[in-house]
Amino acid sequence: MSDLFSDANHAQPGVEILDSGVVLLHGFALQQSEALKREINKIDQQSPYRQLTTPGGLKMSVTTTSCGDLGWHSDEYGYRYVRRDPISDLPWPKMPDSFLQLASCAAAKAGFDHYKPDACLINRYMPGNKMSLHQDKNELDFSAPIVSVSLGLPAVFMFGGLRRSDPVSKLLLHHGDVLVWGGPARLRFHGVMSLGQGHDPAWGSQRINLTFRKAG
Ligand code: MD3
Ligand code: FE
Repeated sequence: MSDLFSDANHAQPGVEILDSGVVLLHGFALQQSEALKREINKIDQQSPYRQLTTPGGLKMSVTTTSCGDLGWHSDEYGYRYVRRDPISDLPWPKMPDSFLQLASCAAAKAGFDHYKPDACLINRYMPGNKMSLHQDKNELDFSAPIVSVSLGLPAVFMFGGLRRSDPVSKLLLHHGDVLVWGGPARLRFHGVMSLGQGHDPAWGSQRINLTFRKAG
């Protein structure tokens, strides 16, 4: 980590340090959003969004797909990263260079150099879809940050502490915002409130979130 974190909260315009290890890059992905959309549509054609089942037998409301060497899967046997899309039994779509570039550039701006994620989860929220409070702890490397890119409709993001019972803060994420979670924030509980109704001229009635991780 660089000394960005020990600095005041306005080190660079558009860079907001929300907490130790939590950096919000306002509108960081805005200029690339049309290019991202084309890549996301290609990935969806190869490995379509699907509703995953939790080990407890509940269906997630959000639909998910992945790209990169590892993709996210859950079923009655548990949560895990897998090398092949269980629907097609083919490798996940390759991580587009533009995704890698965006993630590593965002991580560097937040003080994490040489970030090379091997997994990108793509979550699709329709109005009413949500993600309950959880930790991301199936990755092998907690020293690498998680980079998350918000596209389409705005959503209220929840972030708690290291224990489920810790108080939760809320944050409104807009189209193009990029959040970097690393170091002491990497294992914080987090979730997304039920998506409100709305319509974005370019994205329609949905929110798409790219989450980059170093999983393997
Ligand atoms: C904070 N996705 O896929 S991304 C997930 O918007 C997930 O779709 C949410 O949580 C979404 O697991 C939130 C932001 C995020 C991701 C991982 C984190 C925040 C995090 C890990 C630790 C702390
Ligand atoms: Fe998560």
